Amino acid sequence: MSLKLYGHPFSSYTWKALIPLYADGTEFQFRQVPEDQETYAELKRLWPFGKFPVLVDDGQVIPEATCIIEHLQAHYPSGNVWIPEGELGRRVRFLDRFFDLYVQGNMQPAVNHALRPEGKGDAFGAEQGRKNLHIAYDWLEGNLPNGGWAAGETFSLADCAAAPALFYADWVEEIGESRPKLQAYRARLLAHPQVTRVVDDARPYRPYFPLGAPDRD
Ligand SMILES: N[C@@H](CCC(=O)N[C@@H](CS)C(=O)NCC(=O)O)C(=O)O
Repeated sequence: MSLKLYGHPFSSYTWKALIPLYADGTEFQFRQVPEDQETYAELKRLWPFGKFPVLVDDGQVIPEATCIIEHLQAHYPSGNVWIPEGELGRRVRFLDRFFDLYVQGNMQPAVNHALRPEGKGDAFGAEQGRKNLHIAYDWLEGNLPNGGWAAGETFSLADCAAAPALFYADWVEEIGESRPKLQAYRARLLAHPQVTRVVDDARPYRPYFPLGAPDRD
């Protein structure tokens, strides 16, 4: 088998790469990091930052979840179109950036702060991130379609980014009843079979969530 994916079942960006791999039925070997020292060292030889997911295709190293999905679409095409052509594709790419940078990016500081040793955190950054999450939620509430997926009828790269981002962001700052459209979109994402699969596979790791995993989802 030529495809290997380094990642962790509880990692949001790993989910983003796993969802299309599962949906396409593409065969791959999962290399779980970082617990096992040898596998983690292997990952760091390939990608010295040690961040995951990283895809290795017959020796070619592809870091970054978005780039992994682009690689899958180009080299392992299926009936699924993750990034459409033209204007719709530009919308999908923009929304992919939105979910990574404005949802994940504003959720992560609170998680990082909770993980850091006493006195080494960034309480100010965590607070700013929490505030910005509400701005991101309001923007999504005003700009998401009423049904379907983020960019329309087809589940795309944007939804692969949205699923983990909104799953964990809601654990940090609840989306709440005042944003029914966004709440309903998150619920549709969690009911998608490949999203359900990654959520279920990650259940054993929930006790590791540093802010305490809520008793739902
Ligand atoms: N920009 C990267 C982010 C990858 C990332 O931050 N992954 C996290 C796990 S979700 C990670 O590797 N954390 C461990 C670390 O930073 O050492 C992507 O889109 O794939």
